[in-house]
Amino acid sequence: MQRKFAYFLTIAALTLILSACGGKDTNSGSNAGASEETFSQEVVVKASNWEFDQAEYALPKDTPVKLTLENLKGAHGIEVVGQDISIRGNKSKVVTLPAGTYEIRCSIMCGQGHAQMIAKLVVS
Ligand SMILES: [Cu+2]
Repeated sequence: MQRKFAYFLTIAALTLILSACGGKDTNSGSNAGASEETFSQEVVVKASNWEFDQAEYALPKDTPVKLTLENLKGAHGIEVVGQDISIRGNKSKVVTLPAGTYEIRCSIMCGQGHAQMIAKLVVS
């Protein structure tokens, strides 16, 4: 009985800690998750139907960068081809990439223009 109660307390405490972390995000809330990580700069990719706001995004090499996806219109995701990086919806991820040119594309089947949603990530 007592052990069960202790278990319940642990779960309750964990839940509190986790929700406290989430609540600490002072940004609009659209990019929860990566706010506690360190990064040198933020690169925002804005997606609409059916394009990204830039053809190329420049990132510094070997440096943690907060990559943020903003869906202006529609529901899109981005994935960095050949890398284990995927962001879906209005979220962020801190990424560190070696120098190179990467292709990013929409990772959510979003409609007729989905296949055209391709941009470059130039890391140097
Ligand atoms: Cu798509």
